[in-house]
Amino acid sequence: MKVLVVGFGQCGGRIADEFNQINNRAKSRRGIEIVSGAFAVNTDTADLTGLYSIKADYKHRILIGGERTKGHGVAKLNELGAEIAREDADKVIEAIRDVKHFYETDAILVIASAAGGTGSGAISVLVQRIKQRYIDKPIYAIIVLPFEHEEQTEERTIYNTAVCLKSIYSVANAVFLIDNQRFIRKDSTLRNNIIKINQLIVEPFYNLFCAGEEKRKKHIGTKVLDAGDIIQTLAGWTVMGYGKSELPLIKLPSILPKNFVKKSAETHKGIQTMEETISELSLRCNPGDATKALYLISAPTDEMNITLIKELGDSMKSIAPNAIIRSGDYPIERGYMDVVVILSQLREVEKVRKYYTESIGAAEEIKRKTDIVEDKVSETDKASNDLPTFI
Ligand SMILES: Nc1nc2c(ncn2[C@@H]2O[C@H](COP(=O)(O)OP(=O)(O)OP(=O)(O)O)[C@@H](O)[C@H]2O)c(=O)[nH]1
Ligand SMILES: [Mg+2]
Repeated sequence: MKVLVVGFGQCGGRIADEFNQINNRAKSRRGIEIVSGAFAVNTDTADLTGLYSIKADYKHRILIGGERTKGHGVAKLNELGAEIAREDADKVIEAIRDVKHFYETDAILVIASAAGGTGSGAISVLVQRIKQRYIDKPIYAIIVLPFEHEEQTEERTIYNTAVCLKSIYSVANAVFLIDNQRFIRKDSTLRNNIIKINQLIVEPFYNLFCAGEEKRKKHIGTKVLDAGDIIQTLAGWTVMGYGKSELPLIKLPSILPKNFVKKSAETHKGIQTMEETISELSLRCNPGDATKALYLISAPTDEMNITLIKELGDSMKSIAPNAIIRSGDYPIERGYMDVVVILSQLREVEKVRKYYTESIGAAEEIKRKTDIVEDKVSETDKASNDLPTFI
């Protein structure tokens, strides 16, 4: 599957940058392309400058609202982010129009954090505009949810997140939910290592997108999972799971014929990886609520066998009994095995519902505080009514 990637705000831009890097890896190691174009859109010049791999010109690192923010961001005011996106939407539409192989693009992938200002406000406005322009391309959003400590300490976090989720859900074909907190629960040193978190967010897409683009004969799976399968699976609220097991780089030749014990050891490793995948979903949810799902196992050919693939299918069926399940296998180079799972069209997502209910109070509180500030300012002004002024 080949995607066009657009990241909004700091978080979205950095993750789009990471997608550009896995595309470089796919090109150099596998001779295939999985990203047809990568862009970062921001109101903040410094954030755009800090990226690594997205082309460093104004057509790929797109500054919006430059005059209004002087290139310094919107400081968490997502309504301002949305307004600027409306005004400067053409810059993004034009950049997409100039992508060389746009016709080969299967889908558009947009990314932002929900709690900030620029990305959170701009993403849905621009998705709506892109959709009007490119009717036949599905648009999938990756939305990064805030850390727990941000929910507790920063007032606008819950409110921004709720408004962003409601808006993007109404315009995107599917919304991948990625909970930042999930990554530090796994490894607390990651709190200070946002780049590493971004790599972990993007890694599952590498084999998922490569599998259907693969051209080297011995790397084509028995059951290829291609863009069609992914597009058929993605709808509405979506979560992902990913598990990876390291494998020896060199396989020692065995004197004995492959026996049952050996086969069952491989199967066991596969099932273990699958279990890890399900226990490490990008957001905690009930897999039973998924109505569509897919899984892809990628491993060196001799590490995959029919029993393993069958067992993975059975285990997936028991985890997501209400879902239509698609699947594939992808024979890759030596060194590791990984399993990607997508659970889509979830009928219920507790965390999203929680943002919605909690933000109702937050919206009132934000309005109350803004009103107090405005009242105070006008009272102070009133006190100067009888004075002359030089201006
Ligand atoms: N995973 C991840 N989360 C990030 C990253 N950068 C920021 N965040 C999270 O995103 C939220 C803040 O949003 P930003 O993307 O920084 O905000 P922005 O869209 O640039 O908007 P403003 O700076 O307010 O104009 C917080 O919840 C951060 O924890 C990143 O590179 N990776
Ligand atoms: Mg910013």
